[in-house]
Amino acid sequence: MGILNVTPDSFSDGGRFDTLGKALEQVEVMLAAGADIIDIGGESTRPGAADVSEQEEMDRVLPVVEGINSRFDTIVSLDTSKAAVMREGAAHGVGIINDVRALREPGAMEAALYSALPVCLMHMQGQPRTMQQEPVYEDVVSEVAEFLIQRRQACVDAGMDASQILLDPGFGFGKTLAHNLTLLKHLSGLCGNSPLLVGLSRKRMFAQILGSDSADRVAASVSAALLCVERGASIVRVHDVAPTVQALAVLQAVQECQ
Ligand code: 8Y7
Repeated sequence: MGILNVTPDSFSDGGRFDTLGKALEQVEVMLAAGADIIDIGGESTRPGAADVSEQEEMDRVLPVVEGINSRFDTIVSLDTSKAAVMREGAAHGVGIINDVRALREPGAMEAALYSALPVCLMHMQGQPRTMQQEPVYEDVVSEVAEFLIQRRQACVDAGMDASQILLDPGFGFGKTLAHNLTLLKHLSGLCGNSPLLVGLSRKRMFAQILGSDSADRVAASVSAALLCVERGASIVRVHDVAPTVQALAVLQAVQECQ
């Protein structure tokens, strides 16, 4: 899954892809490098980022969703927590709903259900604005798993097909470096047999591991993606599609040999 941020203030691409043409060029590059899914988000979840109105978020993402679907044969994933954005996104050809708030916002569960699309439910402790202030867990692995299993059950109770649900431990969302590492180490079988999506790409945990704020995080991100896929992750959400696809090709070759 290749990441396309269309926020003016996003983490790593600093608003470079804020025009439709640039966004579509970036999509073309990611698809050529082997991405199967493009995740597009119009609300920054960066700690301290400003709230974005429903209209503003739709104005950012819908033209890009339409543009991608008219030019490319791919699956568009929509990173949103807002019910209205989910509904409009579904009407514009979105193929997956990626909700970092796991369908807990008002109307989001109903909107996702109505769309009949697959959904990714992510774990987050707290809210984006404050989540990194002092995250605390007694047992991060069992608490994250319990939350995800509860949210999955809430979706199934609401009428969703369990096969349509992806789960995500939410690396970096209300988690210290130690929490992130423990979750990665114990990713295998985190939530039974639901497919896992993971996002670690260029996250701050790598600056901490590398002991440098200025170091390039690409190789570290690719390594972490590989470790997650080895532990059973089905989808990895990444900025750097080409090196990730190459690393996964090596893993696959090894897995398939005698
Ligand atoms: C994740 C995500 C972000 C993630 C899923 C960033 C939107 C922060 N991270 N969605 N979104 N999982 N499912 O650094 O880890 O990319 S935004």
